[in-house]
Amino acid sequence: MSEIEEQQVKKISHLMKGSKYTVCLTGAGVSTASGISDFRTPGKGLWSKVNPIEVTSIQAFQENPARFYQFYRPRIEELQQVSPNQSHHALSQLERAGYLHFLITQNIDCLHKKAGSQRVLEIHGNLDQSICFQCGRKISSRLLLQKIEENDHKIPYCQCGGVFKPDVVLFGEALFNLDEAIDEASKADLFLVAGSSLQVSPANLLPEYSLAQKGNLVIINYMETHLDHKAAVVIHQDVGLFLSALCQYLNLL
Ligand code: CNA
Repeated sequence: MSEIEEQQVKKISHLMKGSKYTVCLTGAGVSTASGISDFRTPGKGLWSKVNPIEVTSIQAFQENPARFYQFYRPRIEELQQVSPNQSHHALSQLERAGYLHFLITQNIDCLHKKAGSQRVLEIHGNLDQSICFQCGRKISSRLLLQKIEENDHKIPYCQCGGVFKPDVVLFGEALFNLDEAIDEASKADLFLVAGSSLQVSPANLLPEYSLAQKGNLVIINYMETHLDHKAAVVIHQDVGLFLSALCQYLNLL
């Protein structure tokens, strides 16, 4: 660890020790080390390959479910194979040790729960289950994949005639549990952002609720964000390495 990193680790551990309620908001950047592409890393992010509104909006799902599943099917298949990485493990350790009180994630990959985090709010839902758009019946992603495979047009139909939709928030849909996320963010005297570009609204407004209560903001993300200038500490480094170094410093690993 360089001297600068060590100073930053010390500063954050000091903030954590002094905080009564620490909340972390995570984004796709905590899962890239598990092999899941993020959206906005130039050249590598999923959005450099497709137009999000064309493929993953609620309108796209309703108008052309076959095309929608051409994009989503490989993502659902991929998620059956992936495992949590050091970011997920570090955040789960921080929770167990009492340093982290609540985790809000924009990710739909379930990796925080797989790593053992308990107090997790998935504001964009998760890809573990799907719901019939017509009758509301829920099925596992494993069964969804089977239904896609079995259908000639690769569309997963429900027995009621409706189409199953992954239980995630698509462009054009409201977030899940936004009120609870705002309540949690408002309680936080320390708010950590880990691996998010903070470009997706309204999730990117959550740090502001903590700031409004004079909370301290820490941002760990490769790319700059629109809130960097309001943060007590900004770290443009690998989030997994940094969080692991933090856990080591706190004697958790
Ligand atoms: P984003 O806009 O793609 O931003 C991710 C950020 O993470 C970028 O700014 C990167 O610079 C940064 N980053 C990537 N790898 C690392 C790393 N190892 N260390 C530090 N920083 C890193 O994604 P957001 O989460 O901010 O945007 C919200 C979208 C992305 C939500 O709708 C998610 O549902 C969606 N998404 C989720 C997943 C997932 O579930 N794993 C994957 C891709 C997209």
